Amino acid sequence: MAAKTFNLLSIGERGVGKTVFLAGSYTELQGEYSAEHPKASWFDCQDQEVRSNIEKILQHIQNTGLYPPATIKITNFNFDLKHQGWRGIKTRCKFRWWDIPGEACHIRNPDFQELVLKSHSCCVFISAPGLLHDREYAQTLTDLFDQVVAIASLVNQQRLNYSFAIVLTKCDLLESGTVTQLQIEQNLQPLITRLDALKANYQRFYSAIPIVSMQGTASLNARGAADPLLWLLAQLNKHHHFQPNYNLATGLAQTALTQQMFPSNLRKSVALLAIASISLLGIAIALLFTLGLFTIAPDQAPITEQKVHL
Ligand SMILES: Nc1nc2c(ncn2[C@@H]2O[C@H](COP(=O)(O)OP(=O)(O)OP(=O)(O)O)[C@@H](O)[C@H]2O)c(=O)[nH]1
Ligand SMILES: [Mg+2]
Repeated sequence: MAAKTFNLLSIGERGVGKTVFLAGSYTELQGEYSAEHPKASWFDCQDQEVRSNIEKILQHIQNTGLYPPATIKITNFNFDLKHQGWRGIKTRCKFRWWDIPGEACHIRNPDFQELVLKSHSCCVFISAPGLLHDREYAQTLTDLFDQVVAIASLVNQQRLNYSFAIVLTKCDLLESGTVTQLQIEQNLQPLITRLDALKANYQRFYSAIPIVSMQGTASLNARGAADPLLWLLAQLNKHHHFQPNYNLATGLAQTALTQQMFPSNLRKSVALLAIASISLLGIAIALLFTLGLFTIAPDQAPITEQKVHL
């Protein structure tokens, strides 16, 4: 059976760490499998242009000792997830990752709408230092949370296997310890409570990708950087064996309502309208939460397994 291709969406504002995350994930698993460097899984890149784009980023870090510059336009990265098993090397799946400039990550942007509808799962990027110490940034998160909840609502309605990796970036800039973790948890609650209510499949990841210099050569210290992507792909591989390759748009097109009432070119507009209106509904519910009119008793909240690297 040919390996499936999954589209992974990334959402997060300017400077949150999306490109560093991609470079770190690739670096961690870089290189073909060899006896000297045995790896269980790695990202293989056959496309010449993609390979040159990712290598440009890594070379910039190596030559300057600095993080890569801000992303200017939506850039497509295609990879094969390779796996070394006892029966040899296998391609588990293929995946497409779009590196998106922060200000393009908005549901009002038609290019971003396209990516949302084509996606099979998503990485949500939140700056951990920003979440704890930057009031202005924390306020912009309401908008991000609404978009994520809008997608989760549609996933829930359509019973799609769509997962969310919540990546807390720049954790190396925070003091490690349980108090920090408690504060992160507290500030994430507005998102977590709503995802739990929608029975969303999500996992938190604490990402720390500092630049280190060894014998005059700079590189990303990327231990555990690829965990969110490996987790998302494992979730997709687990469920898509039994299912056709549904993304958000095809899932929505299956509804009796859209099939009976709208011709195919209109279905996409209906899907977008659905995301936009659920986003608005999200804002209304968030307001009710803030006003204390709407609460969930602690014993009703489901407990989600967490992976902690702090
Ligand atoms: N210390 C530390 N800094 C980080 C980390 N990730 C990102 N940064 C910092 O955040 C800056 C922005 O990271 P990028 O990956 O370029 O952010 P982006 O989300 O791709 O931003 P746009 O492309 O502008 O949308 C970097 O230049 C670093 O200064 C990290 O894990 N640790
Ligand atoms: Mg970028």
